[in-house]
Amino acid sequence: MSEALRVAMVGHAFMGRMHTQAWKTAGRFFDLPRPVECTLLVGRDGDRAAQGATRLEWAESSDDWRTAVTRDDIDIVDICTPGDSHAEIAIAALAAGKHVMCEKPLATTLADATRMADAARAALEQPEPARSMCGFSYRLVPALTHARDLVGAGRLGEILQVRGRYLQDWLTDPQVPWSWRLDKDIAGSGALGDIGAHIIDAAEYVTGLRVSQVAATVQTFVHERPVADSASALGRAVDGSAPTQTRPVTVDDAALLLARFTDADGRPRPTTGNFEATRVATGRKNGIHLEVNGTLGSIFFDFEDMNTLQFYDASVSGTEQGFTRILVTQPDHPFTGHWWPTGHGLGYEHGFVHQVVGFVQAICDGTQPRPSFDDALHIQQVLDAVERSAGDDACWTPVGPGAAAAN
Ligand code: SOE
Repeated sequence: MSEALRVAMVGHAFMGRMHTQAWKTAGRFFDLPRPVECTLLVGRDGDRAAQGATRLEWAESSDDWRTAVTRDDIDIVDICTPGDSHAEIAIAALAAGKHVMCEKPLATTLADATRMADAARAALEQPEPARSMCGFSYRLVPALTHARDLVGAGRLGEILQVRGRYLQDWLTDPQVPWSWRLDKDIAGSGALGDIGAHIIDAAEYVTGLRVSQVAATVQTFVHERPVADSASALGRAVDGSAPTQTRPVTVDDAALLLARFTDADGRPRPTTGNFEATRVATGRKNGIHLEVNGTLGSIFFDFEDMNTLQFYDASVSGTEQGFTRILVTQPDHPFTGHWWPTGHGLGYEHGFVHQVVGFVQAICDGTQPRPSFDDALHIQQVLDAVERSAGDDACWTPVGPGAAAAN
């Protein structure tokens, strides 16, 4: 058995728990070229990091991410922190020769994302190249990889339209307390970067196209929220009084955009796209909807029915045409042969396991894990373009007699 890859994970909240699940599970279901060890868990609060290490079964804990970067017995740094710390940690870790996995979006600003991608390219030139990838894990849901394979095999023909939505509703209630995802300095943007980045990446991954131009708008519906310690989860203090403190929301609740595309070589394509990311779509819990329409067929995916893919094959006879509901659990579908018998299904965590598998395989093969920091930089460029477009009201045309009156 070759020497283990020792992992240090920075951040141990929702994403830290999910990544732990992936690091612990990957070797149980996939033949990894080298085993992985959960060596060091890092959290800002030393006591809570120690509790997290015990609960999540990490060998050690620290309250300083620099420990992960300086220790010789750490091979991989896995960044599961809010976006405002991604650049500092990733750039230092890469310079120290550590392989880096970083949660999405890559950074809170285009400038930081550019610095990170530059550092990732420089790290490949080191005597021992350090590899890096960004955590757009939804690509690795079997149904979306299968959709990509169908497009790649020409089963949809020429891609005409792309329709992507990422719909959540956890912020519909104005009494939901403030959290870091609502602060521009910490998160970079709201629904746009948090979940819009996912659906844009998934659409580009499935179609092989790249967003090249956008026309966009963003909307914030709730401009301040109660501070959690002054309000219960329902936004009322334990004595029923209104929250004593609030904090401003400085990001979008929803982002909507039209997109134009190029192919992977930068050649403009006639394909049209529209995307939406929202955290106030009441009733939608994690509704990731991707529809791709081509000259020969279409696919439709809904994460809330994540083990299926709808496929419309326009080449079959008219009497047989209709969207087929493919159950993406056959052993020859992507990844599924490593898991359960057909029909048993996978869940949210399995995309993260596939992410770890791809990262470890790339590190051991000496290849570039995908999505790379350059892939993630492109997504950051799209986010930046959306915010610039949304900041320019020129994209709106008033409806009314104005135009007629002017003639
Ligand atoms: C937002 O609520 C969120 O937690 C995203 O930050 C994750 O990336 C996504 O996988 C689930 O929803």
